[in-house]
Amino acid sequence: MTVSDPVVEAVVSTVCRTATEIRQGLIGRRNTVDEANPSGETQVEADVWADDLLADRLSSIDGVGQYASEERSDVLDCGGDPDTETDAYAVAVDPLDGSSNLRSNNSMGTIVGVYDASLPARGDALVAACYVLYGPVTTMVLATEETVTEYELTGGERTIVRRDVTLPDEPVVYGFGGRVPNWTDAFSEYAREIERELKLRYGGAMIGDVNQVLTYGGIFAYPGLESRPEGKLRLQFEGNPIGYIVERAGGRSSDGERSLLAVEPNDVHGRTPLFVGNTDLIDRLEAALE
Ligand code: FDP
Repeated sequence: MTVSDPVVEAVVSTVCRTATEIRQGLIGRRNTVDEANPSGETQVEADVWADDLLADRLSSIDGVGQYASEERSDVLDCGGDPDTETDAYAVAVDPLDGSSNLRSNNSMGTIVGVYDASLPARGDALVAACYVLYGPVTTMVLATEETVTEYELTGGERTIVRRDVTLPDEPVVYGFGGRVPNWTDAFSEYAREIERELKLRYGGAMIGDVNQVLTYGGIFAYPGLESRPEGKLRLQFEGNPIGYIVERAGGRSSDGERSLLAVEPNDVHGRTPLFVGNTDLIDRLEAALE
């Protein structure tokens, strides 16, 4: 199934093609490099390499006016202003989400958001978002204005495995990031309730953990911490695209007070507390944090 907007389709098919190469190219690129990314986190060779590959390919698509990534400080201007030109978009990418899992050989992903606005932008300016999950099988979940679809990727091609993806009504799993002593009292109290209702599934890569929520129903959270009230995850590259996908699949996203898609960004690399999952679990979370 191709996406009706030709620029979005070009982005998605380029990501499919590149994801297959990224997966192959992880071999031999698991060591850390001396640089830190703009958020001050350690990079591995694969982070830098995957970013260069995606920047090169995505920025040369006609209609992609900006390319931004978690791994580079500045937004790349590729010609075309998403704010004034109707057929120009900005693409924000987390090339390897959960790359600290490379060392232990656990799952990771690539996240892409296509914004009809220049960056930094609110999540409600997204027109599509997708993620690739490098698990035992390489899959992609793509959300557009119309629907959410899950694909398997082989040889750069995508094959549909689930149409009109929605969160199951009965939630089963939860995964909460951050160290427990660093959680706020209000979040800890909410977590104690959820632990009695759902099954723990935390793998340390947001994409892997969110994919469990989309498959089984439940909640994923990386909350604001006592030592870091803004949390760990980035709004432009992680919060908005994942919020968009989960909301399109019938769930909710939140920064603790409002939909992630309604959060005003202040910086391309800005962070946010992040909560996504079944609607009633996010409603209860917001009530608990009030
Ligand atoms: P990573 O640092 O490995 O890139 O993007 C940040 C992220 O992974 C998320 O994918 C993941 O959910 C989170 O950080 C894991 O953080 P913890 O190590 O604190 O659990």
